Amino acid sequence: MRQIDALKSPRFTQVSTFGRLPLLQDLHDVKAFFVGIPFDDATTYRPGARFGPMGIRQGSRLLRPYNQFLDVYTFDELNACDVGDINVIPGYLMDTMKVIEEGMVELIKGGSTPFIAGGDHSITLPVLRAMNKVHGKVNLVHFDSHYDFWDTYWGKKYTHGSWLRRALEENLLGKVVQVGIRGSTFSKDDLQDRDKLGVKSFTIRDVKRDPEGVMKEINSLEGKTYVSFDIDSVDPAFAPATGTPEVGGLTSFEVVEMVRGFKVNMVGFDVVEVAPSYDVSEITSMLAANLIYEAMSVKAKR
Ligand SMILES: [Mn+2]
Repeated sequence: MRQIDALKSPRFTQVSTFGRLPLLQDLHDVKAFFVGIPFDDATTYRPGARFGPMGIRQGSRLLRPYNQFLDVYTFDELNACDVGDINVIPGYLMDTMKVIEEGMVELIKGGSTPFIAGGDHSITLPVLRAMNKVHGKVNLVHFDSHYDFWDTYWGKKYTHGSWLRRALEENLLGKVVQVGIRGSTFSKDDLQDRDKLGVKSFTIRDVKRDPEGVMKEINSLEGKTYVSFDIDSVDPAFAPATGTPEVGGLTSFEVVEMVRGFKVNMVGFDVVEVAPSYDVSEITSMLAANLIYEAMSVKAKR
């Protein structure tokens, strides 16, 4: 009898959703929602980010309703839910990009704000296409250790390291601010490309020396702004579970504080490149879940 009662309990079905939120697909009256995009066929080194949504949901189970630093009951204020995952097609990048774009347009056209768990960083391009269809041009705040505007990898245009160049070529974006850039690059030309593309990049040195200056630049963005957070912007000591780690990065405290300090008009937020099979005691998944929670809290305050 006890087992039957457990199966009837709504709590039983909610344990695997983000923040134990209800699993809903009707977004009427929902101000913000969590969605997974479990696709990683565009990675260039370690695979595994397709399990990011699963890991981040697992890492979110200790999130509590009240955010004491932002003074908000985040989930209640947003009437938030988890809508499940987008049905990507493993092995078929171009088809999957269409599925993501169409799925995201459906989800956001009523005005709800998406909080997205990737997936590798290639998922951000179709998300930005959807953003552009619904909102017009959006600014981009891009946390990453990599520029992600390379033209091609192995002669191919669509990878997790080239999505930003494609988004700029497709004229989807307003201003772009990058935060946390470091590591070796392929060539000195990359730096010239950065200037040609008109991207404002803060390297890890810039952030460590003047974090307030970086926040000022982010918060000066006017109009609708999308935030894409590659977990590899964080130091591998705090976030080891990722596909292309770079040493000498941001701490978990620094990134949580930066997200808490956002004043931008945020129309979407993603955390990508979490690959849970390389994790240690769930530290990366828990950080990713907390970053989404903090970003949701900022949204809830507006
Ligand atoms: Mn990266």
